[in-house]
Amino acid sequence: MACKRGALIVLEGVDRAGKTTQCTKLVESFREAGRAAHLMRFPDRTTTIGKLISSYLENKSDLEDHTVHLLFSANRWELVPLMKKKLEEGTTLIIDRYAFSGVAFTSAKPDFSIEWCKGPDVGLPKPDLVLYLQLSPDAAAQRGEFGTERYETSSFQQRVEGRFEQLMDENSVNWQVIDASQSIDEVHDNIKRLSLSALTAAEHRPIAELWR
Ligand code: ADP
Ligand code: 2DT
Repeated sequence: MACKRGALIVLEGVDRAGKTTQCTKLVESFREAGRAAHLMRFPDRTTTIGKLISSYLENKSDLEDHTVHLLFSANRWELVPLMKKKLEEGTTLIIDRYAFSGVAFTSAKPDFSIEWCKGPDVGLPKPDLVLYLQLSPDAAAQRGEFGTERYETSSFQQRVEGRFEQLMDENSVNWQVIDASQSIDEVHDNIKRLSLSALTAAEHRPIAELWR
């Protein structure tokens, strides 16, 4: 690889853990430091597939559970050419949710195994760093009520959290757990330090494939 590539950094975590807040701050701080950075989020509700997913999440339409899982994955695959282009140009991607949310949410439904859920996402660009923002349900509740979208109930979120914990047991992915109960600035300082070190480590390494 002639020029340094950007890093692929993913933020995951429970609802209201601060993913969106921290993704935005991380992109700003990369840019202030003179490094190209681009914010993405999954699902990306702007594409044709993303609109089907959005309607499902808003309870405006119903989709069979396997089908919607495959749509979430397809929504990532359709963005892979853009992701690779940006990474190869040297732009760091900061992503709000990725395949780990895909597996954690679907496998929290009855009769779905983690193995089956991973299948469609095998081979996606592998993140150089996955930051898991960890927050207790009590602390999350203090940050506001649940919204009205599908999956936004405390019993389902607890099952999702358990699935994330199972995923984090695997050491093929560079997981870092962050205490998301700290102040916004403290969390930011932690994730910025980990992200800069992931960027340095990734610069001369080819983009790897997830779960392969
Ligand atoms: P997520 O994307 O994980 O659902 P958000 O970034 O949207 O979370 O944050 C949810 C709410 O919590 C927002 O009102 C946000 O301002 C607030 N918030 C985010 N991080 C913190 C923090 N560290 N301490 C207190 N409140 C926070
Ligand atoms: P937000 O747009 O508020 O993050 O909510 N989800 C997400 C899945 O079920 N599968 C996936 O692959 C992804 C990326 C998590 C999006 C909701 O969609 C869930 C919450």
